[in-house]
Amino acid sequence: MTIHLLGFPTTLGLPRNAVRHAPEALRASGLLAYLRQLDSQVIDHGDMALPPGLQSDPVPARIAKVVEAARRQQAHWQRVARPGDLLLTIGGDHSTSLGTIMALAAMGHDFDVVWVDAHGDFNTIATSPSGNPHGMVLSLAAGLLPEALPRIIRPEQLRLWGIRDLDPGERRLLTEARVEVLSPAEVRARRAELLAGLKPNLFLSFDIDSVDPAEAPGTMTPVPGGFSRDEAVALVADIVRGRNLLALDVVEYHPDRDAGGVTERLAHAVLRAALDAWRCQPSNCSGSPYSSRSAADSSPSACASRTSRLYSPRKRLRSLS
Ligand SMILES: [Mn+2]
Repeated sequence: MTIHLLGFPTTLGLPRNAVRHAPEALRASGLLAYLRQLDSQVIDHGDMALPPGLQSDPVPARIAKVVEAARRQQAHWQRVARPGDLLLTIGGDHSTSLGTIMALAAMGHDFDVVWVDAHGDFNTIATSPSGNPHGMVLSLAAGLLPEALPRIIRPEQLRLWGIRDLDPGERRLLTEARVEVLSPAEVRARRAELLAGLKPNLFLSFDIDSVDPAEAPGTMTPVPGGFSRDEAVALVADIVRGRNLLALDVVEYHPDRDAGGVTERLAHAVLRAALDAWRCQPSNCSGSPYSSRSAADSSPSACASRTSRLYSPRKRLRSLS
């Protein structure tokens, strides 16, 4: 039961350089210290070396670079992951998440992708007003851009929660593919039913812009009307609790736009909520009465004793290829 931490400082999906510093900023601000005190083995794989995103590239070339980076991430996960491990990636724009979807599919998992986001990320070259590939990640995975990537997942594996900013053509594609697309209000109203309907195996991809900009200003593409911070953290805990979390991403954190660290603290709270719920699965945390825990109860000490701490010194692999 090892946690594999990978920084994926990609700007290939949206060429703004500040997001390159997000993994470094989150590591420096206490993420590693938190992971080190868990009673799970943690391996820090460093940051993957990635080329910068270039707005001057034609859109197909930008997409090709995203897919190439995703293939390298996929290969890395397939080399290191063992059954029961958790693949934790810190982005990067949302193109961070493509390689993990590819890896989980290649490993043969039957899984849902819970995409907590303000955006659908289901554009194609034809429907995208900006041409930014971070808005095409799920359409790539679902096979809507077959010249760039064959289909990796089925539309019914996708659970898009928190969505409130869709381009017109993107909305049509999501409707045609019958993808589950829910606004924050719809998630609130149907929460218990939605949670009950999730597959046991999950990939949770958390986009910082799912939270309202009032409480998460440090992101690339803020959209009003999002989840509150507390709501998002509790939702993440509920998504993970009692299920088999295969992989977790936190993406689109933009340190330069943060206001006094409020977004950084949100990112940490999301990671802690997910990891605490993950650690309290019966298979990861014997003897813990996880089923009696409340959504608010997510302190690191709420789960197991820490007598079997197995932290291994992080391996710095700055130029993973
Ligand atoms: Mn996104």
